Amino acid sequence: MSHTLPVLPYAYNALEPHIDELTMETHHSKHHQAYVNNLNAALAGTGLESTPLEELLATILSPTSPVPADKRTAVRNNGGGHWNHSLLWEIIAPSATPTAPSPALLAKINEQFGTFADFKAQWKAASLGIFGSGWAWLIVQNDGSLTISTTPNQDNPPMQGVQSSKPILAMDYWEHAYYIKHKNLRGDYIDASWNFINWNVVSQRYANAIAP
Ligand code: MN3
Repeated sequence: MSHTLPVLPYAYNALEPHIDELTMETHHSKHHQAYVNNLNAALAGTGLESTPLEELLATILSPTSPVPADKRTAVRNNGGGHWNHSLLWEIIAPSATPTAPSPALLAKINEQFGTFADFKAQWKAASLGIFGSGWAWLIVQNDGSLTISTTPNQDNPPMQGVQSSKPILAMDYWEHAYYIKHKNLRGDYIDASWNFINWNVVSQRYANAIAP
């Protein structure tokens, strides 16, 4: 079965005023759809059409990847794009329903970063440090600790050997994610992003990631 675009659980205007409707519609129905289409095109005829995407991404940077060598760049970019955006849509929420980290996640954030405000400052610094297009991640390490990391383009933690369940928060810093509203001001978009993160989902991902 080929890969498909996930249906959003909210309307394109639900993230207003922090993400505008046109950005959401273009991002989901054009950009994400293109990643899905290009991924399916790259996998067509390889016998890997039904292989779980996480499996393909986990080895896509390795010479042992089952993906034919001439298809690997396309699968890296478009498979990464499909995986990253599928997570992004899950961990954002309508601005009208603000959420907060669970007590367990907040305690871990405070333990590691100082305060929630310190965490947000470190996230912002890391995100501003991405040169060009890329993503920021909050990852649960195998020892249960939290780390902030970034990747260029559509690369992601699963490509770097991180289990796909371990990234619990992701944010897209390609200009297509914010340029219509925020223009070149990535910092403004980062500040606005705290209004639409679905901490219920992030907290559940944290609980799952540390579960024995
Ligand atoms: Mn994007």
